[in-house]
Amino acid sequence: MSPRRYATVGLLALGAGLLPVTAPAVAAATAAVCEVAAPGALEVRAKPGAAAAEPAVTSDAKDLLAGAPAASPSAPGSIVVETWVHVIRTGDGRANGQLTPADVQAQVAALNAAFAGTGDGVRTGTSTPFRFRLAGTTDTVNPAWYAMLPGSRAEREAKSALRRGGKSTLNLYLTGLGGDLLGYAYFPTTGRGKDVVDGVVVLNESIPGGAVSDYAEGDTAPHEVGHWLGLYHTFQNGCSTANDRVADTPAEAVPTTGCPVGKDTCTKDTGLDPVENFMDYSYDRCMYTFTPGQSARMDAVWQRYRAGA
Ligand SMILES: [Ca+2]
Ligand SMILES: [Ca+2]
Ligand SMILES: [Zn+2]
Repeated sequence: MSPRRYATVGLLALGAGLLPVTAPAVAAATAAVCEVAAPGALEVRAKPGAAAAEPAVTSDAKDLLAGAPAASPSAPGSIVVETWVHVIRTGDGRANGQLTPADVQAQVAALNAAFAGTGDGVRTGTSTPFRFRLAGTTDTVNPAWYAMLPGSRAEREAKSALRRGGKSTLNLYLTGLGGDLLGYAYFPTTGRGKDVVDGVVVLNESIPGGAVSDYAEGDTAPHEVGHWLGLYHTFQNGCSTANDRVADTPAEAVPTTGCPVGKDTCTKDTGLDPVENFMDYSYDRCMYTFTPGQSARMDAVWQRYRAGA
C-alpha cells in the first residue's frame, strides 16, 4: 500500500452530532469526547492527524448500562463469540487487499490473545470471558466497497451483502478504509435500526505483521471489539469522575499517541494514564490489556444487548 494513503487528511461528513477531528488530532479531540456516546453510536480508532469522528454526544442517562440490573459475572473464556471475517479487496495480491487464510487466523489469534489477557505475549493482562471462534470467512473483490468509510453508501452496501448472524455474531470486515482510519465500530442497540451496520471494520494492513508502522500487531480489532461490547475510550469525559464509566481505568484528559508510559494528564485522579489499555490510542507495541472493570462492563453489555440475539 502507498504510504500516502495514511497521510491524507480530510473531513468525513457524518451528520449533525458527529464531530470531525482535524489535525492536530489530539488537541482537537479533547473537546469532542466530553460526553457519553449513545447506543448505536459510531466509534473509531484513528492515527494522529486523521479525519476521525467521535460519537454523537448525549446525556449520561444514555449510558449503555443505565438502569440495567447487575449482571452475574461470566467465567474467563466462557463466552464464545461466533466470528465472521469478511475480506474486501480491489484485486489479487496484498497490494490490492488480498489476505491469506493465515492472515485471517493471525488476526483472530491476536483478538483472542487480547481478550485472554495474553496480548503482546509476554505481558499479563486481564482474562475476560470472551473467546472468538472463526465461523467462516468471505472474500470479495469490490473496488467500490474498499474504502467503506463510516456512514457511506459503500459501507451499507457491503454490510448488507456480507453480514452474517445477529447481534451475538461478530462481523469483522478487513478492508482498505481511508482517511487515516484504523477502524470503526458501533455500540450495541436494543432496536433493529442499526443492525445492518453492526460490526467492526478494521484496516487490513493493521493486522499482525501489516504495513502500518506502529499499528500492526492486530490491536485495532480488540479496540473496536471493545466498543462493540460497550466500552468507551479511556479518555472519554476527560478528567471527570465518571470518565469512561469504568472505575479501574485511571482518568485521562486526552488520547495517547505513541508509548509515553508514565504520562499523567489527570493529576488529581489516582493512577497514571492507561496508555497500555486497548481503549486508548497508543501504539500497538505498548497496548496490551483491558482492566477487570472493563471486562465486567463488556460482560454486562453482552448479557444485556447481544447474548442470544
Ligand atoms: Ca492520574
Ligand atoms: Ca500490543
Ligand atoms: Zn475507539
